[in-house]
Amino acid sequence: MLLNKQRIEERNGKHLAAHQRSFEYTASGINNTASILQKLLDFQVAIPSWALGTGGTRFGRFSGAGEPGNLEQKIEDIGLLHALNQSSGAISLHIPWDIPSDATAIKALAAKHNLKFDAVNSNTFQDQQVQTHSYKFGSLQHVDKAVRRQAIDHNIEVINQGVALGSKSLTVWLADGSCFPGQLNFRTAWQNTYESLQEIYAALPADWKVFVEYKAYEPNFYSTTVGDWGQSLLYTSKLGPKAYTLVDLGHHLPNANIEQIVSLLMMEDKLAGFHFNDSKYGDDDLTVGSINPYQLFLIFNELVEGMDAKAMNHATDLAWMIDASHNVKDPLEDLLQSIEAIMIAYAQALIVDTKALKEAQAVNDVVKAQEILQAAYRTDVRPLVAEARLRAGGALQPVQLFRDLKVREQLIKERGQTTVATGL
Ligand SMILES: [Mn+2]
Repeated sequence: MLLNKQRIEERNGKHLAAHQRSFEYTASGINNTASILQKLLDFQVAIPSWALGTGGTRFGRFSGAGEPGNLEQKIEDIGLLHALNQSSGAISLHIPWDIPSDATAIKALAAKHNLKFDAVNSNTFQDQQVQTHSYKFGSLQHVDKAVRRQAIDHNIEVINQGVALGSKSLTVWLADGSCFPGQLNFRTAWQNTYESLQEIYAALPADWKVFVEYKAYEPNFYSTTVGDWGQSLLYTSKLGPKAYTLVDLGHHLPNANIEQIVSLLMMEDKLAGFHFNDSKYGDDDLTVGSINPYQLFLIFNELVEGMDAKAMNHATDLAWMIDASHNVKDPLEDLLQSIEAIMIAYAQALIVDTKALKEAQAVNDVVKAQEILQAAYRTDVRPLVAEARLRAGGALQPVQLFRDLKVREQLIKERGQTTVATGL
């Protein structure tokens, strides 16, 4: 289904007067409103093709209704999100769950919804029916060269799929590691992985990047071969200038200072970008900003400060993507909430008084520094984010409009009660 702009405008009309009052109030306390609104308008977050269906855990999955049953329907779902918030203008494909049978037709469909193709993601963490060798004991690290060959070839195939769609980057996340002491020779595993990544790197087109994503644990519980940012940075530094380290917020050990990691990766020009989510315990893949919005703000504060220091384009120089799983909420409502949380944290970071903060830091005024950061964090920037959406033709209240227009009910009518999305 397509949401037409007129219906969105009609609904916005009901909330317009109240919105304008709160927008004027918020804007009156901010110096550079016009430039902030433009940055919010430009900022787009990619939606992964695996996030449109209900997720699950190893204990089970409780599927929703009207889930997208194929890639075309997934693109349609992201088109709906983008029509509502004008900030979800990209899709990140997972191969082989979402291999386009006709790349040209899929590109045309995405263009109809104003969507671009972001990073393509390879999968060597599970076995597919058609493959010869198993990844049970790893892929790029595997002790058997034939398994490594198969995993390398798969990644090169994913690059080729991405080229056909207009993607410019490959994300590699490896489940490789070990479950028990003694299972693996760490140095051999590292070397095998590095040599495999070198072959994948060599297959990258000139204008492509490879993102090496790290994760502390799970599915392996004793060691992970790309387990933290240091290990990823070691690979990406040795690989060369087209290799970058990807930060997934849920892939750290508890209490890791992610904002500091981000800052240092940017300092070394090695930050690829983000997989946004939130967590209480581990890789929980919860809605962005649902557990620790202050951490998200602090991360965006480092991002904005670092990108500005390096004269980077906020919208295009890093890769912004959600990587979450929706076990109990409607996936589309959940994604709308995640995008909203990202835009709020970004807007809060944009209003930080950077000059005053630098002055406070220079004289070790710790109290003042905290006051400055928390003044931004405690500012209600939702009217700014809503105003940017309004100017782009989106909805003032995306979740409410999704419900008012009975979007899910329509999708159930079109697709049925029992469709199950491919992927996780
Ligand atoms: Mn991820």
